[in-house]
Amino acid sequence: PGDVAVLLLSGGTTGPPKLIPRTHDDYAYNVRASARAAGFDAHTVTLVALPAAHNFALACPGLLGTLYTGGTVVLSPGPDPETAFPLLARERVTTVALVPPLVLAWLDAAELLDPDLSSLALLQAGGSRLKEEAARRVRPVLGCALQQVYGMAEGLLNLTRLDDPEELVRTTQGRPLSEADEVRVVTPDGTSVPPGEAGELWVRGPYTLRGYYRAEEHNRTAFTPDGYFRTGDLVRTLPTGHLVVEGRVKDVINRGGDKVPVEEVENHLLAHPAVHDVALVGFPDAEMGERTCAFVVPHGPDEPTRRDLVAHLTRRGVAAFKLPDRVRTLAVFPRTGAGKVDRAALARTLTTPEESR
Ligand code: OOB
Repeated sequence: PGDVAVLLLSGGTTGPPKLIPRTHDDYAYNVRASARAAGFDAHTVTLVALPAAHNFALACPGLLGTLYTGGTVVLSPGPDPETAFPLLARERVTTVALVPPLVLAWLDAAELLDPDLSSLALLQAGGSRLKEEAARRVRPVLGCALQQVYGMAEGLLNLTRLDDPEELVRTTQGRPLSEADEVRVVTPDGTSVPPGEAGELWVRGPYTLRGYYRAEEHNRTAFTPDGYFRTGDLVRTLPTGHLVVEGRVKDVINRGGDKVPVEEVENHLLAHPAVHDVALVGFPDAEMGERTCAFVVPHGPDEPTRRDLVAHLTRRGVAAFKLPDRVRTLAVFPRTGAGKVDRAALARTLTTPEESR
């Protein structure tokens, strides 16, 4: 039971991926306990719309959790609404796991197409932070319950519970799966922050890895001497034990010594009516070390200019050093295999010769 059952890939959007050894006992626990938290049983019909080898779609509870409880798995050839909606109606699907950009796409398409989603009982959303506005639309538009899932291939899984108050389901990323999960929220020097304040999440627990596969050197910094995994996620905890993910600890662009908080600027930009999605990315600069580029997916045909966005940010009181040095519009973002915005690929487009003029 303690042998390696599966090697997962770390989900980092920067740096090369690393292998995560998950053992039979830890992974079986992960599957069993998350199937319970998602209310899976023999009547469950799961649409696997995300890549099936990703931890979320595979085991949280996903494909393995459905088979474990005796339910039915339907593999979708793709996650887009045009593919998934007919399949969902035909197979009477009861549950699906999606990343937030797909939740948005499903919500928009459902309003437009009015598909038959009457069998759908539960939508799990995870992989990146789901905006509260999107969370609020799930029940009225898709007619199903929402479960937020904050997980990582390294182990720790947090879920909102099916009987949690709506407010917690909309605004938090859930609480740990196991009573035995030890979570600490700490400052950079490792002291615990006061309850409710944001800090880096460290975790140790029954299904969280103790070391990446054949990566001794990386493991020396990825873990504390007493075995906590440094997630790199910035979180705060509520008195209920629920976590709110505020961003990444290292999601800061160092612009000539000024630290530009990526999520904060992105959230301000998202509030602009012409902005559908945004990613703020750093690029190398001889003078400043790094400068910032806001990649924008516009809402409609009107592309917001840098001037528009800077005026918008300034009106909101955003400091001058946080204003994007460049703005580029794209029809869609490049994504990693797991469906996250591929920030490294965006950054690469800024360092090609024609761009660095
Ligand atoms: C899932 O796993 P990975 O390994 O691809 O990525 C993990 C990272 C987390 O450390 C966190 O930074 C981010 O993705 N993340 C979330 C989130 N879920 C994951 N950030 C905010 N809100 C969430 N709900 O992404 C993953 C694994 C199992 C289940 C669900 C997601």
